[in-house]
Amino acid sequence: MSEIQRTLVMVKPDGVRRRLVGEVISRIEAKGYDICELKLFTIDDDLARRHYAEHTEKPFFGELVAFITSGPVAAMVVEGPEVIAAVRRIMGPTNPLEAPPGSIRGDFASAMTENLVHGSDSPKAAAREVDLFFGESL
Ligand SMILES: Nc1nc2c(ncn2[C@@H]2O[C@H](COP(=O)(O)OP(=O)(O)O)[C@@H](O)[C@H]2O)c(=O)[nH]1
Ligand SMILES: [Mg+2]
Repeated sequence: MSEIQRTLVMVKPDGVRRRLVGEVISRIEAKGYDICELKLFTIDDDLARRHYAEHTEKPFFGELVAFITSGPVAAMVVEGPEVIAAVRRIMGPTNPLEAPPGSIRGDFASAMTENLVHGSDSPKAAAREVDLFFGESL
């Protein structure tokens, strides 16, 4: 039996600016997953730093925080069987130049920072991120 999971998915500011929110949601829904929570809002500096805490020491951290706070994101909780890994496959690898056609990043992105989507990378990260983004509304 596959495990029913929840994961945090986000269309990043570049995806919202390029009007690709519907495209991302369509692909997730078409695969058979449910959108349980959804909100469009601009991430503030504090949330950005907490969300990306594991990357604090990376050379691209400043650029990442500036980018993720640069405009609204569409954040959502997605639910379904083995959804955490499934969303990562639908998104494609972090580097869009290595992402195959048919994946979101492979089809729509060409830069490392502006890679259009976020998806939690493990059950532990999913629980932490769902709570960070939707804790008070769940
Ligand atoms: N400029 C730059 N951005 C990066 C790099 N690695 C990761 N990022 C950005 O930081 C985000 C978080 O990194 P990571 O958790 O490793 O990748 P993800 O889980 O696939 O989103 C990525 O989605 C990119 O937007 C890098 O080497 N250079
Ligand atoms: Mg990650």
